[in-house]
Amino acid sequence: MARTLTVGAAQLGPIARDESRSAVVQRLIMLMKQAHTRGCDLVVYPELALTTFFPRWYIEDPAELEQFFETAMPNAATQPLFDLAGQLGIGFHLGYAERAIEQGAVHHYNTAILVDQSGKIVGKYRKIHLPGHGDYEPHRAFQHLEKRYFEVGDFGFPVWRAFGGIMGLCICNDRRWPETYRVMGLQGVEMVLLGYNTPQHNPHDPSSDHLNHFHNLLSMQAGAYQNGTWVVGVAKAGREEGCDLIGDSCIIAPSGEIVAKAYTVEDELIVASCDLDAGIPYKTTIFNFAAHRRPEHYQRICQQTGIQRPLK
Ligand code: CDV
Repeated sequence: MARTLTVGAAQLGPIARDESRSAVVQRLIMLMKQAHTRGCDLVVYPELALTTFFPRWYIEDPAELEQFFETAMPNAATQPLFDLAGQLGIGFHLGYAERAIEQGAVHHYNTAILVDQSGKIVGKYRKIHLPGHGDYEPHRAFQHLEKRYFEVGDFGFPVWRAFGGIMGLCICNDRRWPETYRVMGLQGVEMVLLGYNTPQHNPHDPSSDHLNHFHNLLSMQAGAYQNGTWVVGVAKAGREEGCDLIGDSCIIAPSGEIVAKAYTVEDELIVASCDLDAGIPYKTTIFNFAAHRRPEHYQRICQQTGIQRPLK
């Protein structure tokens, strides 16, 4: 019997700096209701989906900065989303800024959770590939201070048995790194969920601004194909506090083909019914890792070329 998972990618338009959490959660709820009407089992929201993309500002006041972080999940503002998920029997993926206290120390992460159809958190991932810079760069039109505000995630890239399949999470810049998909691919991942906030303009390399949409899709389509997995990529899009963010939210099959794609830069739901077995032909033939992958030879190439830190 086919293992079909109907997924909604819930792209968000811009979130204003002064937009309240409860106003944002109302937008998420509207999208979840639409997703339910369209038969979704799972709805995927973007990276840092509860606030504006605050790493674009150099915020010196610690109290002001902390306002962008969630100290618990669920909390008073997000509880209605969890309640609705349980009532409708629909799961969700949510990205948010996490403030955690662990072994008596405060930590800050760029985090995503996977919530099942009963409203219970079943998976949590903390972003590993943090882009941008750690120090204030006054010459830039806008900052990208993820390296200042977040620590590198400490969970690796686990996968979870949920929604009748093997699910993996990553966040935004992670999608550009082949290792992200391959670590999950080696664990048999069948669907990767990810959210992103990607500016149209890259102050470090404006020469590639016109390729932003291409590179976004290229990374996710390659990750899907090379690991025989579905990839659901969901943007926060549009002009947010004067900064243009790309849209292009999409659902990508294990063939690497896009089966659904957003056409606006606003709140928009796209839906696809995904056969979780669609990755099997890839996993058992061209990308049969056990038969064809040669990690011992990657190691030898490092030795031959004198690379000091061998590939693993
Ligand atoms: N939020 C991100 O991780 N954004 C990066 C940008 C800065 C390049 C991205 O990879 O889309």
